[in-house]
Amino acid sequence: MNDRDSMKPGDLLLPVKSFCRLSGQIIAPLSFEIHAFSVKFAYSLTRSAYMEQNINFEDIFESKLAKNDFIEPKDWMPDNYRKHLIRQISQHAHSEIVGMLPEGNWITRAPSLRSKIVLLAKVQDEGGHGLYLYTAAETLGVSRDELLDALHTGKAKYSSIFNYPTLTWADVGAIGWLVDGAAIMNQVMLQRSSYGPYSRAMVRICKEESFHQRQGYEIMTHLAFGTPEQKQMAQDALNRWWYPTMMMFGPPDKDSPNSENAIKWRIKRETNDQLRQRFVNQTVPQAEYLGLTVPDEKLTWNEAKQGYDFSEPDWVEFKNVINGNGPCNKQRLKARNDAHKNGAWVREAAAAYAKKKGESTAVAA
Ligand code: FAQ
Repeated sequence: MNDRDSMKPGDLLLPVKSFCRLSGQIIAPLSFEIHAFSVKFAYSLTRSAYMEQNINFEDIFESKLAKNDFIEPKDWMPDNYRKHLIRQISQHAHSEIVGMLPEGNWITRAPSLRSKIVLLAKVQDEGGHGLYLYTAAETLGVSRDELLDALHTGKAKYSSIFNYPTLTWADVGAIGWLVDGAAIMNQVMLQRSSYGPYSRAMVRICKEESFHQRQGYEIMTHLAFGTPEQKQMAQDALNRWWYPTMMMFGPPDKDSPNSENAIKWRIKRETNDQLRQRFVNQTVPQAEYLGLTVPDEKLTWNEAKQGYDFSEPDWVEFKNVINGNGPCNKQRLKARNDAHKNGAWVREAAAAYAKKKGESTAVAA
């Protein structure tokens, strides 16, 4: 069975919609079940029409990629492209909401009202990013419940970085500076990702991440130019967060099974190693400005490559963390599961309200 044979009705949403508009008089009065049947029927008619005209879906997909056009939810796409996107976008969404936890830990202990307000806004933004991304993933035909279930049962991955503890206020600075800095480095290229909903979600996310990065750097600046004890806190946070941040870009290119397809399909525009190198080049001068030392004895400027030579993170540690054995994996999953369970009444109330509103609208009509 090839990819084209495995198309689902939703794969051709726009042609189906156009058909439904044309045949609206027939479809409109019918019940939902008949409507669903009509959609399938319309889909098969549309598909036959395309086939009669000898249109090759794969050619259309490839030509869109070649022209740098977006692939949209209504467009035909290979099954593996769809699966790849669901995997990456949902992992990304999970990372955003699990990423609320390490910093959320400091909201009640922020050292001033101002820093508390800023941190609250930042953590709230991350929740919003999760929502945009879950919504983008849903356009690929997967439900929010399925995605969350995969997170809660430990089947789905989320970024390794959020399995490390935030021991001091300086860690909140280091997360903003380094973790959001690395996230932006990766996400700027994702704004030009080939899948329209993902790319558009990234535009807004990048704007907010850039505020987050500044928030973190501001905290680090206060500490680094503060008392010797504060400077030591900043240095300690840099020591602990440097290598985990480098791991955020994923394994080295030679050990990255997903990169080849991601680059071929323009989901990722740059490789893990390219982005990691750019992150180091950008961040080292920022550390120097703060008077802090990057914890890497091998770090040297390489004139020939116009970039720093640096030590690789510990990839054995990385594997342990992504396999569920990092310092905080269990704690993070428990917190997410508890939040989901405790929020059940809110979801039920929202569903009941939507139902009631639907009923009263129907009566009024
Ligand atoms: N952690 O073949 P590759 C943020 C997995 S958002 C855990 O290279 P790929 C905002 C990978 O999934 C941070 N797992 O994979 C924020 C794959 O496993 P699979 C998240 C990792 O997809 C800030 C396997 O290893 N950003 O921080 C990691 O081509 C502050 C082989 O890897 C995104 O998700 C890792 N670090 O490249 C929030 C950006 N690296 O699925 C709160 C979008 C790799 O085959 C506070 N994602 N793996 O079982 C991407 O760009 C890519 O998915 C990569 C991985 C670069 C993460």
